[in-house]
Amino acid sequence: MAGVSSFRRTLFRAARGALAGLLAAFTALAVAELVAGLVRPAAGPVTVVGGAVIDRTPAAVKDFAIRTFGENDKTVLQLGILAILALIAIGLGILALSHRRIGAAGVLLFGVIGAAAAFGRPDSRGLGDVLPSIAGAVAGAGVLYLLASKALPAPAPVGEAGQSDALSWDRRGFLTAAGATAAAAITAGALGRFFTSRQSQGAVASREALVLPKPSSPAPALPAGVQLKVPGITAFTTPNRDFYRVDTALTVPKVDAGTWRLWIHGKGVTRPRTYTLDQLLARPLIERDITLTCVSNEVGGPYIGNARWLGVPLADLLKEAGVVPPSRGGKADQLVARSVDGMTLGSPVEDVMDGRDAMLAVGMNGEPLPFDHGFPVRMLVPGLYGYVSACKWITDIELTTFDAYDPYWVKRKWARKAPIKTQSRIDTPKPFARPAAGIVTVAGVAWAQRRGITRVQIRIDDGPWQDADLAAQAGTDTWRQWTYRWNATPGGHNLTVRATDGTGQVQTEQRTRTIPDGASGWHSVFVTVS
Ligand SMILES: Nc1nc2c(c(=O)[nH]1)N[C@H]1C(S)=C(S)[C@@H](COP(=O)(O)O)O[C@H]1N2
Ligand SMILES: [Mo]
Repeated sequence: MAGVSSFRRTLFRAARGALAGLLAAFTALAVAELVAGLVRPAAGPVTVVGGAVIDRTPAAVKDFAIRTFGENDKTVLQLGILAILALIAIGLGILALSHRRIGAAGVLLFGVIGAAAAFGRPDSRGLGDVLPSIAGAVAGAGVLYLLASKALPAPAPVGEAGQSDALSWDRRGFLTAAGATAAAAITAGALGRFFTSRQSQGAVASREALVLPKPSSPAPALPAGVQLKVPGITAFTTPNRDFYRVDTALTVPKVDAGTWRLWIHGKGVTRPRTYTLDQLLARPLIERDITLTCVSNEVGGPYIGNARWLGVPLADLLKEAGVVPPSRGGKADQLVARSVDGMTLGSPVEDVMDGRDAMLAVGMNGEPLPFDHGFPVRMLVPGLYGYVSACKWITDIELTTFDAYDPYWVKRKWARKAPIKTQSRIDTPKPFARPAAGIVTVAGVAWAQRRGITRVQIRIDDGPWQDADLAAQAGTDTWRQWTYRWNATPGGHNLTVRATDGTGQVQTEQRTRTIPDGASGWHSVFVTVS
């Protein structure tokens, strides 16, 4: 029996250590949250460490994360960070029972890691950003030091040696201290949340108050029949709430439209200028239907959407600033857009100024941009993948050269230039569907922004390519729907689609990965007809 009770004693002791460690970590995070709420919400430790992890994740792993977790990839990352922190906290807590100073020092070390992560983020504002991590770590270290001392047996009075059984430690003292710590940490965390939400309230109010002006150049009316009436086909216009979201932001920037500024400057800019939102809104606005696509979209993937955007023609702003495209002797061939969270995206100046509807968008499907999609202003360049054109929360445009500067994704092995590849996708039937024999409606979308879609073909198994029926084409910058009436026979069948763009180029069969400049290859779907 002696063995069992000593085992239980060890277990109780370890549990006390674990609890002390977890409470220390919880306190550290809560205090950091509170300080971040006062200084800058984006400088909270989980956000900065997560951001640092994202910045350093190899392109292949990032691709895997997007593929596997989709738009939940950030939640998975944050939960992962919290789980690792919890494990380390338990370890440090148990260690602190025998080595109080070392345990507390371990917590401090995490503050240093958080501070370093904050300092190294592209949007770092310097020393203020390290405060949350440092303050949290100091509080956490203090809590661990205190709780560890209370979790130990009181020193045995002289003459009563050997009495240190599981009950001789000051149980009430430990539990009181643990309870008080938890209460204080919860209060600190709640206050932090409160301050954070108060900071974003200004931005929310500025968005609600924003009345979008009428475009001086409205979108051409959509031809009848751009939207096929086929169950299961993608909507021609993607509602804002369904529009895909791809970015590195762990906390979505909440920018106050009233204090927002855009600076245009750099090589060949003879008249650098800063704009307010009101100044942009006072200019002639264009409204266009444009399909936006992510370079990380796999063949058949979901990272594509089409919206009606309202914005300021970007080429006009550049001309006013004195910018001349390279083809007419301009010095800058790359336009680098920078967002409030430090993201940088580079587009060819030539493309932006070649007459296409490149814009600084303020409206999306009739409302101000949602925060997720870049409020108050984002850039859009039809025909280019999002990572080389579609800067959300934009605040700075710098004219430079491709030789002089590599933006965020290019530093991470993605291509400097990335025009959108011709692609097509089968939306219905779904993979592994079991339609009944007879007429089955196959339908989907195809896109080749700037070039348009002139033909879509379907192949059943290894049969000949058959023309699909095309829906009306809204414009060359939007996707186009198509449908094919298939006389399905029982058994397993493979359906494959390919598109031809407006230049006559047939979508290539050659499969490539998304890295470095977008996936190519044909989409196919396997179904079993019953
Ligand atoms: N500030 C910022 N802008 C950004 C990104 C980002 O990570 N940060 N991602 C880009 C990428 S890769 C794409 S595909 C589009 C996606 O825009 P959406 O989220 O509105 O669909 O935004 C682009 N703009
Ligand atoms: Mo993207």
